[in-house]
Amino acid sequence: MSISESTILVTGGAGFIGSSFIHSLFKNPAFTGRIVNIDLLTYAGNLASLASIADNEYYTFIRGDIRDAPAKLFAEFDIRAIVHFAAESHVDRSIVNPDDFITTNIVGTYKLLEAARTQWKDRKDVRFHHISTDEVFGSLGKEGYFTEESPYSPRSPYSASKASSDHLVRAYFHTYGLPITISNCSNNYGPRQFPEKLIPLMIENALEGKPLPVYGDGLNIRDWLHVDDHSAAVWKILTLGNPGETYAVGGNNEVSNIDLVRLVCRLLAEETGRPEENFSRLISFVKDRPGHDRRYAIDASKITRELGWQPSRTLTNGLRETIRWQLANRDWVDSVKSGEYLCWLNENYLRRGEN
Ligand code: NAD
Ligand code: TDX
Repeated sequence: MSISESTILVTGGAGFIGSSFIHSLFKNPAFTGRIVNIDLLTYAGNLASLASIADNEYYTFIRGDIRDAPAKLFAEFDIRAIVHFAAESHVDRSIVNPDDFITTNIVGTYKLLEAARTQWKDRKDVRFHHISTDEVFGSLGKEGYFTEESPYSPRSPYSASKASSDHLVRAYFHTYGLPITISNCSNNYGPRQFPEKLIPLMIENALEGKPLPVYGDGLNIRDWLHVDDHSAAVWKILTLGNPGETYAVGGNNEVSNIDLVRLVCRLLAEETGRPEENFSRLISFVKDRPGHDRRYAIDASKITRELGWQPSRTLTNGLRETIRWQLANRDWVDSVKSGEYLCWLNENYLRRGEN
């Protein structure tokens, strides 16, 4: 039986990328297996993101913490593959309080690896795919790209915790022969992203007439990838990638933060029929993020050459689609814009405002 016909354990499937991946599998005619989704439902996990598949007979949700030995899941389900998304994912939160980043991203990954090693023993027809980030490679200057060969140089508690988990995953391949793969991906955007990340935050603030906080000089560069393109890359790696391999995944969409925020303002004006100036006048330069990496950019030629993957969307089209989704799905947005989110945002914004 191939992985596409078997049970896949998705960790963190109620988060932004994990939920998109689950939706993509149920839309993929090549996938005829089952999905078990384990998610703690932290502030970033939202079952509303999975409402349309909640009753699917091939889908099971388990509220659980990857830090609590997940081995019992293997006894209950015949798990053939793990796609490990669960993590604390927001750099600014890691600067304010790194604790959960260390325990979930490092210890949680270790617990999952141990469960896989002890339950799968020496099986080779299984796969542990670890979702990682380009941030583990640190910051680029004006030139060059990250590749699978780039040296590790993490500079925030978040990226250090992800780097640590990457090393553990690779160690389980070399030491125990666990069939792992790793992807290091650039910044994702798209529907159902928690509005603390740059793009959904700017859309929300602009719609509410609140300041659009651009850190530092706004010239930091990110390489944006639509989340559906990321899901397609993960599927290629899971089904065609070789054990022990790492794949760099990027959108070929480099843009500075200030240009991106201006583009959001322009597209919002087009989509709402309001003057662009209504939004762009809200742009406000605030105190920089400590240790703010200057530039990320990915050379994704390995996954293109070996597995035939490439990103399908331009940033402008993907962004327009994302804005339309955010305008059309106010229930989802309102449900996450409550409680802890507002406390975090107010505290964070006040802190950044103090120059
Ligand atoms: P997210 O914050 O939206 O979702 C994370 C999910 O993990 C949430 O549903 C949360 O409830 C769950 N979770 C957290 N701690 C848990 C625990 N201890 N046990 C079980 N579940 C737990 O994150 P995301 O943006 O969807 O990122 C998913 C993965 O992709 C992460 O590993 C992240 O490092 C990686 N990544 C993200 C991006 C990006 O741009 N967002 C880019 C590259 C890589
Ligand atoms: O209010 C803001 N103002 C601002 O200028 C926020 C939230 C961000 N920024 C800047 C910081 C970054 O240069 O925008 C850029 C993007 O910021 P984030 O959305 O916080 O993403 P980033 O820090 O680049 O990390 C993201 O991509 C890599 C994800 O959060 C990580 O999980 C992923 O690994």
